[in-house]
Amino acid sequence: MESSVVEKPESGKAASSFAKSLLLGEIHEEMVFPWPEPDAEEQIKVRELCARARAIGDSIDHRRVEEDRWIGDDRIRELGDAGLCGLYVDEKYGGQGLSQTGYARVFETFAQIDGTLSIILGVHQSIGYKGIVLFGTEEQKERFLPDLATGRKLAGFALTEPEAGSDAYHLRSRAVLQPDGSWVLNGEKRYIGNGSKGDVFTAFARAEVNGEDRHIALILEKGMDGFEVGERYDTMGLRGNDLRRLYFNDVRVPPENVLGEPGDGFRIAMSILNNGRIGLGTGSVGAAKKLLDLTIDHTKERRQFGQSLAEFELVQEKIGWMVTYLFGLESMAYLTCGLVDQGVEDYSLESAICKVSGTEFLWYAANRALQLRGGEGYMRTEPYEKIMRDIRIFPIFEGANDVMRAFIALSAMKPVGERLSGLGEIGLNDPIRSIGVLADYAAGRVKREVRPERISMAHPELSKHADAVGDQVKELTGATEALIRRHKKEVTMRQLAQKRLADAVADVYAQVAVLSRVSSIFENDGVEPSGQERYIADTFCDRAARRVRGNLNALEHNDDERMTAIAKLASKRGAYGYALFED
Ligand code: MYA
Repeated sequence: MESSVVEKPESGKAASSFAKSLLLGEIHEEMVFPWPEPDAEEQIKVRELCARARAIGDSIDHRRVEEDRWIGDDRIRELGDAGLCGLYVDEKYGGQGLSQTGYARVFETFAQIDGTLSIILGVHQSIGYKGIVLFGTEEQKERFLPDLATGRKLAGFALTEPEAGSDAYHLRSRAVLQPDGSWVLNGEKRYIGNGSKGDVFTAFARAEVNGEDRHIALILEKGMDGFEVGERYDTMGLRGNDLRRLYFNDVRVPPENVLGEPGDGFRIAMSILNNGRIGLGTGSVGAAKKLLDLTIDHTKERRQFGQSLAEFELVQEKIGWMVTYLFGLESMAYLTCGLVDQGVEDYSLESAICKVSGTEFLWYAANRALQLRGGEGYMRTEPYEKIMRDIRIFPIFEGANDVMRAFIALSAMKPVGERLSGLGEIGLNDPIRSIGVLADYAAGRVKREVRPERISMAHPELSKHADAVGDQVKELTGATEALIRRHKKEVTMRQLAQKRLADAVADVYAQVAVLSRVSSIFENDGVEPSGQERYIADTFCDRAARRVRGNLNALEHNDDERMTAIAKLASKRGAYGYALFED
């Protein structure tokens, strides 16, 4: 991936990705400190857009949308007229020109309002036409963006196929270059949001490019010959999302509808998803805020055993957990937006971390909110059942969380593996290079041993946590090296280790985000008046540090072999097999 590189001032070292550097034992704190304060002028616009979103949201009967299975074309127009369909699109194409941070803040509001609304607008902007903005030519932008940004047209994203879900690389759809420069596309897609409502789709297919089997990104338009919209899925939640199959039968796509360079399709798909995955992080922030508000209201009001629920310790523990983790997730998600806004191109790991942490936190938060609502919460008159149905897909789509954890661990390990494989090449055939590799490696290692990287830009009042993060990074590096040495290439198959490593990286990143944010709060508002934030930072960082230690420890001490053996036996038997009573 091409990346803009951010210089580390004193040492001159540079990093293309903050999170990837952590496993190398490097903390590029200049990328994440000071906290990226939102632009004051943009905030005025963001507030106005959020208010418009809320006004429209309040006027929609979201249960009715489920019954109708669509929000209504007139609503899309209304959202478009309110500027809500082209949030980050440049003003010259009719958009609002928001930064990633501004976009995320408005998107958070959509998620606070309703799941289906967020998905329709998320499919449209987060992934549907994002490719045109990121990779489109000026001509393509002029041709498509004005209609898309104003809601006159809707967009969709067509990557997933029956045989290519998580394994997105192995698409079967194929585009074949024609003598006139156009491409003829054949294939099938499934689970495509805005399916029959979309006018413009970013679609991906295999294509032979310069004799190699590669991928191509194509802009498909409704009405192209051979482009058929298939049957609609009957989904558990997000029932207003028009989720469809798409069929491509000899669709002729003109050269002016090729997005980026032919052959770059997979990179384009991943770049779009890297950006889209942040949306699931910030969307989870919005939805969790709504659940928290519902929970606070109910637990204050409802009295049992002579006192309000809010006065019980086990209730406080759940609410405290929601507030603390929400603060952590929000910090992480907006820090990642800040990376995008400062021009860091490789935020793939950070966005995957936001996606995984956000969607899982939201699920547990919804479960706890429902639990605290008690029996009433189980009734369809309450919002919980719809929320739970709507959000259950989040850990699955835009990269299933298990796959994202593997991606986080393996792409963070890659640079470490490259350094170690340099060492592995020490041989008689290239002694001079070998000495160089060894010297570099040994110097790096000795330096990390003697003077591990530290966070120096956090507020002094937070130094305990900042130092702890430094220690965790050192341990993370040691654990990664040990894993790679032990498993070598086989590490790609060691998913349990990957999961622990990915979770540890996520927890380190989350602590850094909280420290950056609270440092800025201390600096702006003073330490004394910011006692609540200190409480949250202490709680969040202590707990995250414990999880990091637990995960790294479990790399060595675990019952993985037994657990996987139990699963293999069950698979072989084809059933539980330990029936207490025979059928
Ligand atoms: S859209 C469909 C979602 N589908 C996926 O996300 C697919 C998941 N799969 C993958 O991401 C990839 O296939 C994985 C790796 C990760 C498994 N950034 O050899 P490889 C590079 C940059 O590892 P694979 C949907 O669900 C990699 O470095 N580069 O290949 C709609 C390598 O490059 P090089 C990346 O094992 C949902 C090359 O690619 C990335 O096949 C609607 C090959 O990699 C990356 N991330 O791939 C959402 N990954 O060769 C609506 C890989 O140079 C949103 N590479 O080393 C609305 C939100 C609403 C919120 C509301 C809240 C309430």
